[in-house]
Amino acid sequence: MSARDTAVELVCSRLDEAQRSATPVRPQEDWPQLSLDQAYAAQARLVDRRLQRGEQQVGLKLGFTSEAKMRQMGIDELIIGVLTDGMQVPDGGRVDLGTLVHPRVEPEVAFRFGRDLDLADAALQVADLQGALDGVAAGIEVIDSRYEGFSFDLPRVVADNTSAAAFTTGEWVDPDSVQIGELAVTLSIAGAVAAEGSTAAILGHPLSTLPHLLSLGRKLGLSVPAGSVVLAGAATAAVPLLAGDVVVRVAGLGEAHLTGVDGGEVAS
Ligand code: OOG
Ligand code: MG
Repeated sequence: MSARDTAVELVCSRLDEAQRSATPVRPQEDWPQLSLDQAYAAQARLVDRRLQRGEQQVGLKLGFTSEAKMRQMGIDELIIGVLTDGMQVPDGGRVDLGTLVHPRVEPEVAFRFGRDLDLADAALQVADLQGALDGVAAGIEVIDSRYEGFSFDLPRVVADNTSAAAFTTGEWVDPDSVQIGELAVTLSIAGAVAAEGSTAAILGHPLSTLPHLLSLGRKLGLSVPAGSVVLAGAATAAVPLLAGDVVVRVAGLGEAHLTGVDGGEVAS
């Protein structure tokens, strides 16, 4: 193994262990500096480990597609990560806080694609992605950085599969029946509004994420099998997830729900 490969494998192992034990890593001490390409290689290996343990890929997620998110985390480059069924929570389902380090929630617009799309296929166009879109929905993403203090730079968050931890989606709506360019977004926790924004905060329009999905997916050789979900990225800053009900409402599109529960409550 080259030194480069060893660094990628080390980062992957430590992030995998951190996620599985809900114990953050302290990258300020002895952490290999990865290039962005190496970070995506580490992410791919991390996802591979999950797939080898029996999880299935169910979609992709984009990150840092809004000013609010970029400002909150101090990163101004769009990123992509992978969603598995191990992260998928049914609408209204529970998220066990005991399995997470320091989870946050954020409102998402979710896309569902109805046809297999091989993003590596050079002939594939943004219009093909748009044509394959068969559902849009309000969503909630739970992010949980495996780095202490929820603090990272671009390669670190990429290697950490873009902090992906859990997500849920509300009822799917026919994309031809709704204009999603400028809808009010509200994130409520325990009945109180915790963040507010507009779908326009997502690159001006959530559909403007599709060219980025294609270019990043092409570069990384990702595929979007029929039925895949893609999260377009949060329109607002993320807020801590505590025990209690979380609701994301996208006016004119729908709602998504989940409940944060303390570990003991899930076991009982
Ligand atoms: C990285 C994930 C960013 C989004 O919607 O922008 C993201 C993070 O903030 O930890 O999911
Ligand atoms: Mg997100």
